[in-house]
Amino acid sequence: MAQSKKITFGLLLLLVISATTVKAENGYELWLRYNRISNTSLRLNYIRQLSSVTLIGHSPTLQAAKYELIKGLKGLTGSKIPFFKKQDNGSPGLFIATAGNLGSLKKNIPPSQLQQCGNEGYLLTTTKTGSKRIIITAQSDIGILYGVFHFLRLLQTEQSLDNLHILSVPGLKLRLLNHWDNLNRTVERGYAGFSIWNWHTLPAYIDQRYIDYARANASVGINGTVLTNVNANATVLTQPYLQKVKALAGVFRPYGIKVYLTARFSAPIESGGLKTADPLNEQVRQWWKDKAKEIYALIPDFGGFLVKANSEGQPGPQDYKRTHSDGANMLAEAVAPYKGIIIWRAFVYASENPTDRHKQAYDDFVPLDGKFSSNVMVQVKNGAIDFMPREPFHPLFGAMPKTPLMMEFQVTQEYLGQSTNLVYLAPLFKEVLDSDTRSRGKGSTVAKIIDGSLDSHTLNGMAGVANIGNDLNWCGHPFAQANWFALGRLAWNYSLSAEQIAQEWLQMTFSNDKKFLQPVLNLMLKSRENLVDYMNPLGLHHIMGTGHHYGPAPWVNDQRRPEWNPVYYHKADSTGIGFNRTATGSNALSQYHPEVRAHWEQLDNCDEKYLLWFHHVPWTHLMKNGRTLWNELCYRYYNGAAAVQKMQEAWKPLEPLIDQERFDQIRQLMAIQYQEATWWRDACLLYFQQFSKQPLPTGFEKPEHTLEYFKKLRFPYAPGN
Ligand code: BDP
Repeated sequence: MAQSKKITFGLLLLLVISATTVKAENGYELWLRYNRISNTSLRLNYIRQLSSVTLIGHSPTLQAAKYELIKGLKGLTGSKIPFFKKQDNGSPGLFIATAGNLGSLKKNIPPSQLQQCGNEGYLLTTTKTGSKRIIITAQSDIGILYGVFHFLRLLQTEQSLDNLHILSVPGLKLRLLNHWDNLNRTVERGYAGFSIWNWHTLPAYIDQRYIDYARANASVGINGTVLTNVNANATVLTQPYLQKVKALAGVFRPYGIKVYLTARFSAPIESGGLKTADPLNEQVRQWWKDKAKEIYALIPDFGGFLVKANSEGQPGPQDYKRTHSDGANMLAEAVAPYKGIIIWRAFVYASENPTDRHKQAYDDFVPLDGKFSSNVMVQVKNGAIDFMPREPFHPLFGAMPKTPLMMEFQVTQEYLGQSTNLVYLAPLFKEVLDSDTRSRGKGSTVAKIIDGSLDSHTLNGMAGVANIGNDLNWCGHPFAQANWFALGRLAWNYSLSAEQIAQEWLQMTFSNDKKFLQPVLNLMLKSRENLVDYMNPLGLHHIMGTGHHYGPAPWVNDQRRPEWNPVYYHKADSTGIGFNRTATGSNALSQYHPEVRAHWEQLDNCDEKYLLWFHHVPWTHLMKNGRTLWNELCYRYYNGAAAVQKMQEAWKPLEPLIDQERFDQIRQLMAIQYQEATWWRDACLLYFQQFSKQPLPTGFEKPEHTLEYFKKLRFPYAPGN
């Protein structure tokens, strides 16, 4: 008797413990956790509505959809829902089939909507008559897989399944990740460990991570991956490596993901034994044609090549006095028979153009508009300098109407706090996409340039430099996962708001509890603006440490090329600070449409976000709020750092609401972020103070260290370099 009492008590205790503690999590599942829905009545309602699942067809893509549904529904509902494969057996529940396999259920769906689904879109709908069914349909298997992920997202975010009617079609055709991964598994600008591609054990060993990577990408609609660094290595184009690439392509194919490689322009010399890589040389052209044939024989749906040429020491057509279009078109010809494409990067700058790095890509590429073959896209970074915390949109957007331009964002936070700062990037992405280039009148947004709609291009797309590595949680900082998620969601639908995306991600990744969501959503949405304040306020840029780009170093002036030195960008002196890009300076402003220029041209009404980007401004200049420039700079730096402290305070009370593991990780990272924010603040202000010769405004605490102390800091093993 006593024994059984003890047992009952033990069981009870176990039940209480399991009901009150949140399961430990390491972040590996990303936003596909499928944890049991905590709202019991909602969960029971879902179970009722999903009394069975019928999925017609068994292609590898549909198998992937089925796998995801089994895993997802079991996890979310806690109930094992029966699956059927047969054409309509009349059971209520979820029915999944492509348009051709809908049978009698087809009458529930207007044909025009099925048409609109196109190659990748899908429709989620509830039947109006007969037994209530939820239908997921599409014209293609991949559309079904995307629809299934959307459906699971509805459950993960606790949405009602009543009267669904969702038609979703991607806004962009190419939605790519660019990995800057080297064959030795280091990752250029990677802050989350080593490359997830284990080239050594490929092709024989397929790591589960490859499959989970594909699931995560498909869940947000990413449909292509460039496996290798833009600073390319020709070895990946050799047969043994192509076999490895083929194995990865095989894993990704069911998930709708094509593989691409970076092409080293000098590969015909390095791996083909030719004497030249001149794009107009017949042997060189033949070498690339043969290479394309070899690749497509192994990987029939190979996406194509991404190329960085004549930039930062990379070889390219200009080595042979040829143009970027000569180089791109040669490669385009090689992949054209297989419907491959060439993505040619516009990230070029050369010391021959001494006035302003800002102008160089535009100067090189605008004259080539109309000269690229039809299967070439030019990939343009969001801004003219280099993925800074804030840049005006790149002047090439809107300036090359005859060429499809692809957007390149940086998801890895090279210049935005790397893996120690919580910075949600969707507001940055949106700011650029929503910018109005005015190139074809009001409303010619960057988004409409890159989706091809303004200039009737059928090729269009967006790429993000990946932030993925083999860290347990993939991205280093748990919140960096949100940036991968946001890139995919925006590439699918750029009209989503940063807030909607953050909310979805938080619900899927952490919790549906409003007590958690509201404060965390708030801190995510402010995080990028805060970082701009403590790193690069008012249009400052490129003042980070040399090489590793970690931390502030506005004093650096000893680099070989002028545009590698921070002093080149801030130009602080006794009269003021900032880069004069108006007509009295480099006149980079002339590259923008006159109506855009008008917002930035005059010192007195320049949008203050970009003040020091476009003007050299006297220290005593009065800002719109009445402060002097110097005081405003101080205010921004201090405010930015203080905002990190507020973030820490907001995080503290959330401990009971999520798992201990991730709570602690984030708490520790926020403490580092605060140290780094104050480091930026103090180092930059002490340095600029030498020129402004003015004190900190009253009430601001004094820096703890001297400028000399900051200048001496060294980070020989900072990651990603
Ligand atoms: C810079 C990075 C460098 C990249 C380069 C690029 O520091 O590592 O190779 O961009 O985009 O921002 O090619």
